[in-house]
Amino acid sequence: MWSPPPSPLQLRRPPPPQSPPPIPRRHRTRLIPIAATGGGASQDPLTAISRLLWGRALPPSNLVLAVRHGWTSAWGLLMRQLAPSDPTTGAFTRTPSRFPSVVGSPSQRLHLYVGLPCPWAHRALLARALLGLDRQIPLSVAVPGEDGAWCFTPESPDKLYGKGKLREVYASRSGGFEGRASVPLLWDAERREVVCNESIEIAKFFCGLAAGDGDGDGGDGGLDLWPPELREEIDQWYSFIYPSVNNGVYRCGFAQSQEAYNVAASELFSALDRLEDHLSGSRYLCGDKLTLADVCLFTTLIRFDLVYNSLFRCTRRKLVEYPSLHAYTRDIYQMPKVADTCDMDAIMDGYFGTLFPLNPGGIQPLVPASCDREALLEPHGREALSSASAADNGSRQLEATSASN
Ligand SMILES: N[C@@H](CCC(=O)N[C@@H](CS)C(=O)NCC(=O)O)C(=O)O
Repeated sequence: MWSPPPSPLQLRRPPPPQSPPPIPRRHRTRLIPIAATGGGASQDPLTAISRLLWGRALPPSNLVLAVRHGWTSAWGLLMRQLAPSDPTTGAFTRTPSRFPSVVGSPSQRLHLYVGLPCPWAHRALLARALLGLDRQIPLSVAVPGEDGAWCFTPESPDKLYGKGKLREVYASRSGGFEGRASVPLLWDAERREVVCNESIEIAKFFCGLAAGDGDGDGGDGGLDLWPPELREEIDQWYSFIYPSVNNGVYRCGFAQSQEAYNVAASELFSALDRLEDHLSGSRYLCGDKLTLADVCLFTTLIRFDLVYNSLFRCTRRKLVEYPSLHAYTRDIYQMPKVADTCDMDAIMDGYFGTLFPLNPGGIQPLVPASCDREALLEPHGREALSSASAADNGSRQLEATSASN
């Protein structure tokens, strides 16, 4: 049989340690439990008991089956808590936002609450940055607590009220609050009321503010992400990418049956194929101009190889394997202010550390090389897709954004 030549690494490797001498037969029963508990001090009680009961052999198969059943039931219970699903199909069913649209005219004292791992909150954060609303809309960043609820820390405080948990902010509205205390939350500090907690609606509302609607003084980003002439097209793209991609990755990760996962994964990857095809001939989703549709797609794509590919089992392809989609993601990442809204460490911590039922051991994998900052700053070459006048217009828009940076 052919065996490969030893690699330089193998050559340098020290010889394996000598195995300990066999225990004489007459000492075995007495010595094994002592050896198994490592002298008694370093082993947890369950391991110690199991070693006493069946030594180093595998546990009896009935016990394995019982533990497996118990573990799966506990997983199902935790998953239902984390992500409600259709009881008959096991498909993830997202809970609708409690304040899905902006009603009436909010005051000018607005405050935005986000969490950096969250793709939905990232939409609001990115729209705020691109539209130049940073001064007009102050920001507090919540972090995931041990129990998964959004909370504040001395390093990342609630700048408005100094509360400990986001739920307390929600609950301080006059009607109180029951339900999911989610991010993003746009809060009216004057009326002590939720303005909206649905990301796309918050982003649209920001576009209105930046365009000078309402009493505010507009933004200084110079971009119009929601131009009237493209609204229909933006909405069409949105209704395509929301179920298949934005929520699609969650439908894969939170599926509670194989069938539900298969459906979600196949829809996700057919949608990515279609987007790859479209973006190979168009700089952005709606042509030469960056719009809200791109903001919404970007916040999912930037997380794709980092967390969705492994943790949510979106495994058919990595983003880096789609040349146009990957270049498109880099194009947006390299726009002024965008990279500052992408906190890769917070995303890793948030997903791998907080979604306990998906990663009970809490171990974080290595960051894929394609998600390193240097890789995301590689030239994208997509300027060539913009028509000359639009490229000129786009760079003027971006200059305006950088000037306000
Ligand atoms: N449809 C909402 C979804 C927001 C959402 O699900 N946010 C998650 C974080 S990624 C959250 O805060 N979850 C807390 C919870 O549901 O208790 C939006 O687009 O704003």
